[in-house]
Amino acid sequence: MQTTSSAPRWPYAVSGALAATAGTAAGHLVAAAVNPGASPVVAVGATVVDATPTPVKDWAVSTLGTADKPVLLASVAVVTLLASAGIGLLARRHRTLALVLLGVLTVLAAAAALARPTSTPVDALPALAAAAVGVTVLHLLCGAADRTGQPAKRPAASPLDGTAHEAGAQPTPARRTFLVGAAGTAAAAAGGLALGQKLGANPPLPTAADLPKPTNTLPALPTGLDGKVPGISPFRTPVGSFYRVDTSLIVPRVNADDWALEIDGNVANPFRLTYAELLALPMVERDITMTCVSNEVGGGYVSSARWLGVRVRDLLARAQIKGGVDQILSTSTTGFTISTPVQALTDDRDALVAVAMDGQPLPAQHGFPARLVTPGLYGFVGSTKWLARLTATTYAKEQAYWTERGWATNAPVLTQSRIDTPRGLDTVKAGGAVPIGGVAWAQGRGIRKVEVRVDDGEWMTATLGPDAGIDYWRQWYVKWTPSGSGRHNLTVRATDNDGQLQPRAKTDPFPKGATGWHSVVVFVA
Ligand SMILES: Nc1nc2c(c(=O)[nH]1)N[C@H]1C(S)=C(S)[C@@H](COP(=O)(O)O)O[C@H]1N2
Ligand SMILES: [Mo]
Repeated sequence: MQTTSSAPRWPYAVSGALAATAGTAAGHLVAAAVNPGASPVVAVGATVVDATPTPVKDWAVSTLGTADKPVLLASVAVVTLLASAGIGLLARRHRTLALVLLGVLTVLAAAAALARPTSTPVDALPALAAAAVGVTVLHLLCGAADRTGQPAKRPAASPLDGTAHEAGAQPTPARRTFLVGAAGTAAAAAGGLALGQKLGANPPLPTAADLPKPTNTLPALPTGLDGKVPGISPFRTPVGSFYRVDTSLIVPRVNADDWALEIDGNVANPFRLTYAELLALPMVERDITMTCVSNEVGGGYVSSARWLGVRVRDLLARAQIKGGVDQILSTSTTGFTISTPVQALTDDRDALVAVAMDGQPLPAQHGFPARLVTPGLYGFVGSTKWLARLTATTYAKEQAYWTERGWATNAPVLTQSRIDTPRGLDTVKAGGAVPIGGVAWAQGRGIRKVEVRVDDGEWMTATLGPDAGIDYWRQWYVKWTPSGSGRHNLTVRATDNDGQLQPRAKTDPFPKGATGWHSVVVFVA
């Protein structure tokens, strides 16, 4: 349909953007009812995440940190708005083409939702609702926009009326109608988004009182160097500051009542456990430091907690793994997969299906209702969050998410040490004693020694903080009395309990973890 060209352009661009916004709101609202992960922006964003090449993803994680997710969602929203404003402009001359194009783009979002690993047919509903609402709104608003181009019908000017109004200087009734329609659409979209957000809100979480008691009695965690060395990482990471790394754009909110853990694959006795059944099994407590393979030397993707969980070994013994199995493929409720060498889950390191950290049920962002925690391995090969399934299989048969992207299949944590204080580029006072302190970790082996050097001076042996086992980090510090002002380089290195010094050579995190000594530059005044 060819339409009038006398109408201004901006109402069409606004119509397009509002059609997309209203459609997205409708999709979000429907998604709240069927599956929050199937909301069009989230489904498209998740598809973008999975399709992003590993180097770009690494860059995003290292430069944006935890902000990578909001940045990605905002980018998807901005691109959507720009594209739909463009479709709106197209609608000025080519109405049918624009409506079809908008419909097609929204249906692509439905396809993205259906292509998610755990999708079910209802996951297409949000995008279909978005398509219906978007196309209808575009049609109606463009109709109102067309009329803004038609000359306004005015009452005949009275002969007594001395001044003539300049056409268009005042909003014409048609323009007013368009603006009212646009404002109404924007308000309805905002309401829909807010309601969707509210309906999709979190299911009730259990409390510490619902947790079972561990069968072992772990002594209270010793007091660390926290009070003694200002600026050092606390011996136990507060749960709220525990690092978070995952591919989930929105934190999965699992309802424990609907959840179960399946143990299947090449086993004689597959079984499933509800949340209540899992909590009823014997639980142990373990102090474990977790590290991300993407952690750069000196980076923050390392944290420590006291975990409560069922030994994976016990679960696998009950399932009776058959011969030939070399990996356990774990799958999250979102379909994300991790593969772990079967050895690491059956030896005496006590890999856990954890249900709590630091005495509280797992927070949603750390994997509620249950997650894998495998001491000694980087998170991407042993710490599946929102755990739904453990499958006994082989590396030849099944590949996990990061394996498909070229990362290692067996990745023990490499020995590392980090200077927490002073911070890089800090200025310290000459004359007084300056504590240099931080943490060192070598999960599975433990830390024997930490040494610090100023510039090219002698290595000073650091005092180690308390020991909470080989799977937990050690705090350390030395007292340094700077002499002379200027710029100094502080370097740390650790030795594990096998007597192995951490390698000096810097390597990239890809594909099995970074090596290298951490250095910071400080100024003495
Ligand atoms: N379901 C799921 N589990 C996951 C991941 C993920 O992307 N999805 N990332 C893994 C990685 S790479 C790490 S380092 C740890 C981080 O756990 P945290 O966020 O609790 O610190 O979770 C692991 N478990
Ligand atoms: Mo990770």
